[in-house]
Amino acid sequence: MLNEIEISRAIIEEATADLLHNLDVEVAIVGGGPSGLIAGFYLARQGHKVAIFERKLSTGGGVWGGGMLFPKIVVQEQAKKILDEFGIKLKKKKNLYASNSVEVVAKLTSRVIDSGVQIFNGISAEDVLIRRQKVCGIVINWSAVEIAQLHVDPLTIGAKFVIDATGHAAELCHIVQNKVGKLNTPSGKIEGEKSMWADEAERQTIENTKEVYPGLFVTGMAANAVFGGPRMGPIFGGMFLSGEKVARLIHKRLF
Ligand code: 48H
Repeated sequence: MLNEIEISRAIIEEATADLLHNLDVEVAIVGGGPSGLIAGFYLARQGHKVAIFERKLSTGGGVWGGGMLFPKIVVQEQAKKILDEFGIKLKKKKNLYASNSVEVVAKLTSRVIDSGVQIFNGISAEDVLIRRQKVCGIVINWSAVEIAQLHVDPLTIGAKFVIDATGHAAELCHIVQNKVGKLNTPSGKIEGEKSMWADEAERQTIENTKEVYPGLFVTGMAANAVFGGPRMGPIFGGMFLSGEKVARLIHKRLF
């Protein structure tokens, strides 16, 4: 016979155990879009303890919407190897490869979980932890609390490194800029995303993937927002390659 109390106990005990196990991680990734997922995968595959905190109930960020709701994204040759690694089907279109948005999110998420990354969905990062001019954690709350604008104090996750993978909004970088002031950008501030220029944007996304404040790295669309790169529309190679690069940069710092 099924017992509702035991159903509740199983859920609460297991969810609490996951959260307790991840109160202190090596890398906390904020944002479960393509760049955050890829960063998590390559870091976990190197044996690091990684957790992703995603505001929405679903991972995948901007992948679901494809281009103007057509459920397809494209990547360029340089990024093909990453989608191949995840077993994602690609159709060659001149110098591009098209793939199905839903397949991309499903296969990425599945492999990311299997690699050992713990994904916490429905949780938002609303602040960071800073000690001696270094970001060393994030401050989290239920997204439902944030959306309902309830006055509920947050909790904290400790991390050796934090990745801002929050997309166009570059939320963590804005928080650090507002509270600390100086970022590692040419002007010391967030430069702001520029208008669409796919070719240049894809190149710059990778170049702009770096440590923007001690302990805080930026990846994906947030990298271009912070360093003043253009947007690129529904081509995602830069997002995947940026996630791969940030994982490489942090791995070097963890050893
Ligand atoms: C928890 C948060 C918080 C927070 C945001 O937008 P994303 O898909 O980000 P990227 O950089 O991996 O990919 C960008 C791509 O999707 C895109 O927008 C492109 C290519 N645009 C080109 C163009 O021209 O427009 O994912 C970010 C994720 C989302 O799922 C958010 O819900 C989540 O981060 N998020 N999660 N706490 N404070 N802020």
